[in-house]
Amino acid sequence: MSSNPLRRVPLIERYRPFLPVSEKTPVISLAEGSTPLLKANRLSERLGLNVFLKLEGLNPTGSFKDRGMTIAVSKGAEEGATAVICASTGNTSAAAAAYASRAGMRCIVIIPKGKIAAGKLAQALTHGARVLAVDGNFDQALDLVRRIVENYPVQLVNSINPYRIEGQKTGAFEIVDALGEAPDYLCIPVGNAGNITAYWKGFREYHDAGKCSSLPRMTGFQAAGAAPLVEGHPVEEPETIATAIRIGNPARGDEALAAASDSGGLIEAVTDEEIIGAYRLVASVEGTFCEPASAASIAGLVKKAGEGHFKQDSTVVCVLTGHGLKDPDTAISTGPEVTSAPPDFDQVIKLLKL
Ligand code: AN7
Repeated sequence: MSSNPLRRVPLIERYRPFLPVSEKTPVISLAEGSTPLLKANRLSERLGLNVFLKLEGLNPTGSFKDRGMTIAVSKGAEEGATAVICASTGNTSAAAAAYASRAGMRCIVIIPKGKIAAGKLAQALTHGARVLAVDGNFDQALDLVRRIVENYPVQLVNSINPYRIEGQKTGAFEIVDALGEAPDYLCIPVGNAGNITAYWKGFREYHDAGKCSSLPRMTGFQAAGAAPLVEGHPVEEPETIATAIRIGNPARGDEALAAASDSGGLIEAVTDEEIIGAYRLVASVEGTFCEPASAASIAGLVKKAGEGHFKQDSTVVCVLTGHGLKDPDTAISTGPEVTSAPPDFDQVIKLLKL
């Protein structure tokens, strides 16, 4: 392993003993992981907590999916796969397309028509994926993909693939490595429920390895219009502005509920209004631009803090799962108006009210 600090070491190399890889596994990497854990000074002060933001948007394709995809595609390559497939609300397709191109594999993605943020679609298309948009939601797209892989030799890279979970659990390792201990709470958005499952596995494995002496309470947040784990049954027509988590029947729902209850945590819903409020708050007071789904963790933090849920001065890590640039349309449509101005000094000064 290189000690050059400018070299981002592939996640597989950094956490090799914890991962299902051997010398025979080709390492398909884009130098993922090693994302910053940023202290959110103003949120911390405002809420009376020690809040940290895990900036997963700084992964190579702009979301946490890269952690899972490096393992899923590397293991696929080891097993001789020549094509990968996924259903996606966007970020999985971007990561699958990027890692497949890196591995010299074909990539097929099935997305819900009209419900993918522009940046994610741009990524999948530019990396050369075959993109199919179905007139339906994510859950229907995933059903199609499950049937395709039962009948055709294409590797599934959705988070029902256990290698995805193995990769994504390294987010928990990095948080413990950065803090020197587990946080008291982890706030995380929940869609198909792979990531909360992965983090909980990661914290437990690190605890068993003696790397931390406690475990965080897993605090997951779904969007209110797509909250099957809160309602206790699948949602037929999930709807939310946070398209990444517009999922009505999460594949790992049971594991997510177990993570919440085993850790003494919870899974609750936050409204679109709360999500957009949190999205703008974290961007305006912490300089951190995440996508709307990611802001569900901040919305949940603010809501639960308001209810007095967290013990004073607790350490809370919010996972910001994807970069704000993924979804420029939502940023612009929910943002303030742009003021037009003539190219005239006096009028510009007047408009700026300086
Ligand atoms: C930014 O890309 O499901 O609970 O197909 O993109 O592990 O599903 C994305 C999910 C949170 C939820 N934040 O994670 C997909 C997809 C962002 C996301 C989630 C997603 P899971």
